[in-house]
Amino acid sequence: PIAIHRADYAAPAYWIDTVDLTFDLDPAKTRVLSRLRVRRNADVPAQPLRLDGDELNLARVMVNGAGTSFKLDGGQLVLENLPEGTEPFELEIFTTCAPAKNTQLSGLYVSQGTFFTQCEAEGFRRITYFLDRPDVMASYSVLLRASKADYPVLLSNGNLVDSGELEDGRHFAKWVDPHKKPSYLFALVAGKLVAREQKIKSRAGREHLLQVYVRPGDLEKTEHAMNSLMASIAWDEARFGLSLDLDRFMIVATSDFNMGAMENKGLNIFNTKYVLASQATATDVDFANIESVVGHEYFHNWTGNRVTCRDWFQLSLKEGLTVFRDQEFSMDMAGSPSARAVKRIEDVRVLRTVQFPEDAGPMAHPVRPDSYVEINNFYTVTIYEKGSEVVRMQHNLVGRDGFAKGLKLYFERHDGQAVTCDDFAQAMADANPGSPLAQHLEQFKRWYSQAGTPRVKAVGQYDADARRYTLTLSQSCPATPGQPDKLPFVIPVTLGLVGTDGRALALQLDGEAAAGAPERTVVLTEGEMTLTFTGVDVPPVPSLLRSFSAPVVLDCEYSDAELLTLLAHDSDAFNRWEAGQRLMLRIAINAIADGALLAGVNGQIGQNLLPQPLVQAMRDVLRHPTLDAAFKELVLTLPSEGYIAEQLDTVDPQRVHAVREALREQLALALRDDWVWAWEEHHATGGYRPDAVSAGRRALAGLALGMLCLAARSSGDIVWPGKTYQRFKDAGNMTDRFNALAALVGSGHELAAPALARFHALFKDDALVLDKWFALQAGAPDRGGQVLPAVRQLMKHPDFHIKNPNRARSVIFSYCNGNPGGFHRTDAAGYVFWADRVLELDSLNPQVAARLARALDRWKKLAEPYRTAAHEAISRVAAKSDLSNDVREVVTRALA
Ligand code: B3K
Ligand code: ZN
Repeated sequence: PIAIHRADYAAPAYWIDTVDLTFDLDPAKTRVLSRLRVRRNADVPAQPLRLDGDELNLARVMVNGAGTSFKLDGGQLVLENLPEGTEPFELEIFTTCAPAKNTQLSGLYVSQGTFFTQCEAEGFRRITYFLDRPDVMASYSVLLRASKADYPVLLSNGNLVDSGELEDGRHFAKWVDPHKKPSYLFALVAGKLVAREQKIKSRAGREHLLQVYVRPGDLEKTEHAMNSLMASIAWDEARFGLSLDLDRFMIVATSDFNMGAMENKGLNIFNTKYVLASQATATDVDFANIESVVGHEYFHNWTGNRVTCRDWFQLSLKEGLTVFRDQEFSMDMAGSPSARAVKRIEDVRVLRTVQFPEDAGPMAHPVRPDSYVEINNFYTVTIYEKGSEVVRMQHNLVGRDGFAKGLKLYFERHDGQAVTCDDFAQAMADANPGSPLAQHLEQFKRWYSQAGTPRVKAVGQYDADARRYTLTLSQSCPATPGQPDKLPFVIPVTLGLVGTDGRALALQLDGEAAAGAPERTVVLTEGEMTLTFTGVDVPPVPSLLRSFSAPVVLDCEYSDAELLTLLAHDSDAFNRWEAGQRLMLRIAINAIADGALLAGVNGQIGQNLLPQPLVQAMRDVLRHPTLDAAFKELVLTLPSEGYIAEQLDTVDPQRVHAVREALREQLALALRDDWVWAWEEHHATGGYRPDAVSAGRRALAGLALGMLCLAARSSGDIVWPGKTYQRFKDAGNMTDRFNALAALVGSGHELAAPALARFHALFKDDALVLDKWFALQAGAPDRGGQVLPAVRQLMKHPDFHIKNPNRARSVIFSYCNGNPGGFHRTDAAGYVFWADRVLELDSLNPQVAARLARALDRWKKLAEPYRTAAHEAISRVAAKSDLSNDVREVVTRALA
């Protein structure tokens, strides 16, 4: 496989102005006639036209109505004898493809009898020969023809301009997209679908038709998606003045989809997981995810579609920005400042548990990568979530209004263009002259070019006599593959000082006339900077990186007492949560390092690990009269095994698992009465609404139930498992029902088995609920190695289908990625299973296989015997000669 380099970018040798596609849809053999208006790009030297193609059967090529000579070269269709000059010519290409055989789910494929497309990043070339690159933008018209009985609904991008009957029970529909677009935004859908419809009038007075298409029977589960779409449209108008530019906006759901959803112009295609919801079948998390993904895809209509990427190295231009927008949307929808903070904590938790490891591992890459082998491998948490943080820092450096101005300028300059990350940052800076972003723009852009997670070290010193506090901040960044040395970043550090008595101190820097607000943002641009605060009457505790103002690791040697102060008093909710996490992390890390602790044959930890002051602090949060339930649930949840492992140089996953399980059980027992209180106070019966406040209450009640079942496990109590089973049976919504089920499974109680059986019987016809059923079992805490045999058994279940990505993820990924204690076995059987599944999936669906291949990214950190066993498993995958480029790239990097 050949690497593609950003530095090699060249403008296309030809432009394609219009695309006329005619499809005769047939699952076994679909015929595609493509009529293109093509012209030479006068700015580049004359050369043959090379059109991308993949797994196509070519029947005919014509130029200006006459046959022409052509070559096929490594999948590309090469045309050399084209008309001279720069006048447009008509190119007609007739091909066929086999959608029913397309298990990769890229290009045109069939899912449950319905045709769908997925073209990003390079799927359009699996439909027809084309200049399949995002900087070639064309006007599309699409004629669809198919059997009317089998495919009554025929959809494509834009507006329906004609439809009617044909001979032999066939019918047609013609769609014209009024906007130019790159090929990756093309879409078609054909099948038996029904739609929820909504007419809306925008602020600007324009009328739009909104439709959510699903399979018959799922219609009543589309209300939340439709509401989310309407909210997204209103939000983008209100916050950024961006209106919907189409008469019709469609969302279509499919159960076979490689990822979450796709922002095709006017015809978004979604994984059912992010569309279908009812209180009986979807959890609060599902409801929130639907809102956020519907928002995300809708927001792409401007950030991605109106202004798109020049090349795929610029992917974060649209993805980082659009994630930032969907995060802000969710925060604005959640409402209160504390609900915003909860969302921020959740987002940062994802960043730190998934992106930080990526940035420290073999797949580390800059937000704007320099090279790739398979672009699909670069739809990563770095491009998306770190990319969003890079946009968020710009937002914070120019302010909320400044950011809106910057976005406005970006669209004024680049609407209808395919541009780069530089263009975005430039518009932000130009709209905000004098801002720290404008002052440090070139240096700021290192966030786009340097991989790795920077570390900020903070050292404070208090001088009581002088009433001065000096804080020294320094930065560094570890080497990453291909980038041994890093230059300093521009790091905004939002900070405050909290008195040991809990007061927020007014901030006055040396040389300033008067004390100012208790919070400010300083910008670290050098390797090191020192701040001197004056008029500090009490020893302060620094509260740094508030709201996680930059995607960095903060090293600060807090004492336990200082962290307890922040946990009890910090006015910044994020740092309050963070202080609790640091305290628990510290205990976990010390216990992991303490060899003497490992007692008993099962590696059980007998000794009490939780100091009384921490137990009391946790109790104080749990019982706090004014804090939100959602926030309490976050504080009382231990850092994950993956996050703990990342803090260690060498990882023994079984030890991490044993210590975390011991901590969880001890927290369950130490706060037993408080968990009872939390359950009694927060569980509810009756009406269900998926809003942030009631969802937070359900989350806390669910955590309490889990803890009470865990406590029951060691105390022999049968009351709480019994109550939990009752709750499982009686629950009026999926959140409560699933939390009860998870509490039984998570505590390993014998009632788990009948509950699981009952759950399956209740929901056997609902694929998304069955996914939860599979995932819960594959992700269950391992007690004596029972999970892997259970996973093997699940794969033999009649409802298991490896070709369906959601189902494969629910079993295989939940085990390999989501269950470190079950996966990292001393007998290497987990890794053997992993290698077998990567190979099995690779022959069906390389994109999904390559995601699974990432499960052993961090193998070099593992202790023995895991490390050697993991290396063997990866090497076995790499030894296969006919691997996809996708998996080949991942394992090659892992072994490098
Ligand atoms: N842009 C798509 C992702 C496409 C992934 C291709 N492998 C969804 C999104 O980010 O909105
Ligand atoms: Zn996106």
